Amino acid sequence: MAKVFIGIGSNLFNPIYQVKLALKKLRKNPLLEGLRPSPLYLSPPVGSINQPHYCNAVAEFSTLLEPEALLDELQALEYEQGRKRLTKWGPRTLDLDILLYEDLALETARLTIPHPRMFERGFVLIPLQDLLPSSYLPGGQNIKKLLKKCADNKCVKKLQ
Ligand code: PH2
Ligand code: MG
Ligand code: MG
Repeated sequence: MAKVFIGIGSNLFNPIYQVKLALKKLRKNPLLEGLRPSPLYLSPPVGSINQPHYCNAVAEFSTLLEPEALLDELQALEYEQGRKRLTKWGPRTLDLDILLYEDLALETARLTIPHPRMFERGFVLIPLQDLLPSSYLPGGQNIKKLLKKCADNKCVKKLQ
């Protein structure tokens, strides 16, 4: 079994509802075991596009799926919740990003692991820290140290 962390984001069509629905479906998926979600956060959009605030969370689970098969599973869930791929960085009903897959480093046409921008995003690192109180990522980096360098580390508000 591989231990995986994914990032969850939504900023369209009732973002809190979308994130909670995604967590419910992930929990029910027989291919994913032992789902452990972080609290939900409200975060201002990162990037240059003017768009609504996001609801963000992180979840951990174990799976026998290989990374690309897991990506297929997550993308199917994105589409189920009405995701349309219009603009890169643009608003979305559901974004499910593989952040970490054990301590694997992978780069294919479809997938880069660890997620290339996760180390500089407060909306990823803050919920990740809730799940990893030791503050150490599987690859050895310290979340607290990474957060100090993060531009958006203070603008994230816990929702529950
Ligand atoms: N996702 C993006 C772009 N900007 N900003 C926040 N706060 N949260 C996100 O999940 C997010 C973003 C593209 O994936
Ligand atoms: Mg994505
Ligand atoms: Mg994303």
